Amino acid sequence: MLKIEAARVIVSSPGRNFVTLKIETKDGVYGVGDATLNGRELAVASYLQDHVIPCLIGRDAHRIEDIWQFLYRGAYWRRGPVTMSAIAAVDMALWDIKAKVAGLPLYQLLGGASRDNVLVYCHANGKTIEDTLEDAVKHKEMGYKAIRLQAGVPGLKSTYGVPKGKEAYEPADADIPTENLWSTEKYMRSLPKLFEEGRRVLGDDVHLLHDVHHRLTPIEAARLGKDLEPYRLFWLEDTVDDDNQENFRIIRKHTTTPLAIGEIFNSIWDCRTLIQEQLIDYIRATIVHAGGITHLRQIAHFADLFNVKTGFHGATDLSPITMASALHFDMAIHNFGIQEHMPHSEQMESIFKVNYTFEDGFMHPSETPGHGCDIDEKEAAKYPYKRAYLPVNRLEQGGAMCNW
Ligand code: GCO
Ligand code: MG
Repeated sequence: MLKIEAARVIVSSPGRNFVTLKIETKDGVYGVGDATLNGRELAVASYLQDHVIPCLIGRDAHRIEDIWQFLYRGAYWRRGPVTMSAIAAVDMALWDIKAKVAGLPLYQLLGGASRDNVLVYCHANGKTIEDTLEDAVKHKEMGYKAIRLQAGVPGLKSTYGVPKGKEAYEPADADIPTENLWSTEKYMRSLPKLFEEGRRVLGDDVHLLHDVHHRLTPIEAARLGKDLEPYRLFWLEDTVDDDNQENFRIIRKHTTTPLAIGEIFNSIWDCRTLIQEQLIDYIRATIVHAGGITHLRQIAHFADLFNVKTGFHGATDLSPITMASALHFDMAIHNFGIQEHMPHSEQMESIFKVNYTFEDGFMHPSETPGHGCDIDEKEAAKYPYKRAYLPVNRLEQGGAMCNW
């Protein structure tokens, strides 16, 4: 028995908010887990602090599955991003502890390496097609083999996913959400040009990806998938919203462009139909938002039966602890597809000590025992929580709210 003696939540904002759970055992071994839910951080912090931690003290840290079931079934109120991120944080921390006790890098406990390293994709963004492709060329020169292209839409002032200033990405930068205006017609007209130019400038040997951020209807998504077919995308992400899995039947009927979805899923029940009916090609549910390693294993193994591969979310609002854990998972599972990689800032990495590496388009998890990411609590305390939101989206014509 490896008794859990203490646990605490650490909220820190080195450029953006992160929620971290640290679990300590009687033997002095500790583990850390990520509990960050962008824009709703304190809800998960309270869920852990007020409702989970009191129930963890005294339990056996080795009983990962049992603790998962205790938190999932025992709460009566199941699923949802807050619950599942809290469970994920506990789960990540416990796997970290188990691997440290075993003296092995986490992927060894998950079955060992199925591959030599982990293919990652990066982001290339810009206000215009030229800016985006300039950024993409830079990333290609850095060794990236897969690049996500996002560009501003001509005629729209600002769009989520397109940087406002010089920074690499649009951050959660407002204490009350700002608003963008959206036009599907303008977007649908401009996007194929980005990929036509992209293929011309970048060549055929680089994987190209794109994220639609749930902004279309199924029939619009079908049209877009068809229009992009000549450019052979690696995937088209989040075309429509996830509330109705059957939406994908319509899209699938019309296009062979590979489809990815799942970064906002938190349970296997959010993607069961999508996977079982082979309506998607990549599942993006992540360790931090979908119940941790324990539940993600269930999703990945289920997906494998239906030729669906993984492509985990890896934006910078997921802390380096999630990135570290994801890389171990990616190494071990058979049906790995690709991993998103947005490098964290130096400031962030002064708090979260990472040991993973990037070389020539591929990443490798830490070889130290555990998942290999630790938090410097003293440094973390220097950056107090700051309320921050991503922008919202309204239709240019009429002003109704729409997906961002
Ligand atoms: C991605 C995502 C991000 C999310 C962000 C939300 O594919 O990386 O869509 O851009 O919007 O992580 O918190
Ligand atoms: Mg996305």
